[in-house]
Amino acid sequence: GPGRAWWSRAVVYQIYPRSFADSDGDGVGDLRGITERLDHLSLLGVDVLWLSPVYPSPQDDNGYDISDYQDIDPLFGTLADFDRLLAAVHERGMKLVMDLVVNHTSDEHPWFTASRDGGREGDRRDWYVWRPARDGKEPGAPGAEPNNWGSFFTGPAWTYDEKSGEYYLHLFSRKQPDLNWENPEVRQAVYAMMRWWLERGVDGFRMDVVNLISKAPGLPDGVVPEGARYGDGSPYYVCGPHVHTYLAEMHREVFADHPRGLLTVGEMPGVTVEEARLFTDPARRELDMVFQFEHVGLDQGPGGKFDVRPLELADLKASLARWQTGLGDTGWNSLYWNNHDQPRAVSRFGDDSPAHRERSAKLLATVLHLHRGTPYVYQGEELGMANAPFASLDDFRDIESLNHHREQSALGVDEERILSGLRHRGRDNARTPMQWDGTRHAGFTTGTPWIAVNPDHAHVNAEAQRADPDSVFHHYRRLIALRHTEPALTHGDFRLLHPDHEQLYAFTRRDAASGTELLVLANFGATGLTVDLPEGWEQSPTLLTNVPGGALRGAPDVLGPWEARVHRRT
Ligand code: TEU
Repeated sequence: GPGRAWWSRAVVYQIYPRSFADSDGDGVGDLRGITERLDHLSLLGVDVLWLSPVYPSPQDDNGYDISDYQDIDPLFGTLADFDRLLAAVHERGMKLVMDLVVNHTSDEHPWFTASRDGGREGDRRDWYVWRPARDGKEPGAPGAEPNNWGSFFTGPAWTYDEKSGEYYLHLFSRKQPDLNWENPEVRQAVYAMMRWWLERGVDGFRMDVVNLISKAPGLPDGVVPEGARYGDGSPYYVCGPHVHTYLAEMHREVFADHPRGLLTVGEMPGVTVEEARLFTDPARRELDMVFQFEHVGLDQGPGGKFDVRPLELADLKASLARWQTGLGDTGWNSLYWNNHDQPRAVSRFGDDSPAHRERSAKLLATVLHLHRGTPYVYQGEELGMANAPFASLDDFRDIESLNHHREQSALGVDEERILSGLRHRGRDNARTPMQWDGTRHAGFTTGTPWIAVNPDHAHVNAEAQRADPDSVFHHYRRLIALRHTEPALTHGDFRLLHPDHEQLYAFTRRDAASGTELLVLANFGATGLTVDLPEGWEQSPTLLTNVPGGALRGAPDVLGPWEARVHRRT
């Protein structure tokens, strides 16, 4: 079962290569830069590195628009640089997982140019999703799109091709046309490419929006939410009719009986816990684990991702606890607070003010890493890196933010209001360069960084934290080490305590086999908190704390601002 798989004791570290380390001074991170920084990751103790895309790409969506699946973008280096990085990762006993982006390609991928330019009857036409204009509408005219779906990056999900007089589907940008997974040739081409990377030595894949690959027949119009311009197509492409068949087929064709220990994780916006159980049930042989999005949607209002609303702690606990239970007996959870698409964890779920940044970053780490599942650390999270102080629109780079701004401005929305949404939720918050030291550009580059370094690198940086045993970095190091050694952490049952409490996040993990039990207490707030300890915990030693010298002080106990502790009893 999944409890025995190697990845149930593993921690994954996500690298966003563009922003990790620049070895050649062009202002963009690269593969050699990563190789030079592997000591940082060995010291942290992570088991697996996941690289966001490094393939040739027009970089419309920072590499999530791929024009060649079997090479490296010169921006990041060469295949030889890749092989050296992979060898160096393996030498250190770590594994390397690639990003697999196969819901869509770039519009500059030869598959797409052949599909488009070969015309309606061309050989590759059916590799993408082409449709004529809506009945009775003039092709190319406003509102003539085949259906009313909106794209994730604003605007319609369809772009008109003059030459053939048809539209192609793109759930993301117009430079990211969706592949037609119903075509078996497409699927076989993808599997062959995946086998090529496995033969090269990679240890698995993080699969981009892989629950969106199967679209419902007929591509029906979606319901148009109040005040919106486009229909919500998600019921017709989230976990569509053939997605399980395709992933089971992929498993047979690519992963079955592979001699190395591999990791497969599907990124799945909109996935339910019931669906996730099917995807990750080992008996079904689909995926090892999925990324779900429920907990990163709780602070979002009805107006979409830039409509910020306060998070209720009770909602967060209820959501994560439901996933813990839902994938308790069957399946497996991925655990994350942030990634390259999300704001920084400490700014969103913690408190990034000078008084509380470090302690709340450690609290978040403690809570997440004590859950059952495989934790993912996003680069810089282990330093408690915070959101960026973006001053004006010029500071943003992300296509999603820029498109959103253009659309909202055209609708006459107040500039400050738009910028406020982008500052809270924009993906560029996670994409400012990794903060290696306190020098100019944080040791990320000797050139001009492609996006500004956060000025707080003067005091928030890896060099300073490696030298300080009480740093956020060393707290992460201790949590990762604990995952390797504590069976209750890997296998133990999860039980939420005080579910309705608005400031206390408390739970136990109990390993029936060894009788070991862990108690996690976390104060999500800047004021002290009196806690009634559950019975029998009064004498239990503290295993880990984010307050130097912090320990049980008797029952009832008091937790200081953003204090988190783990107790252990056998
Ligand atoms: O993201 C898919 C996804 O659903 C989101 O995280 C998305 O970025 C967000 O909802 C937009 O509001 C994946 C990648 O992680 C992301 O970087 C890519 O832009 C996207 O797919 C397209 O490949």
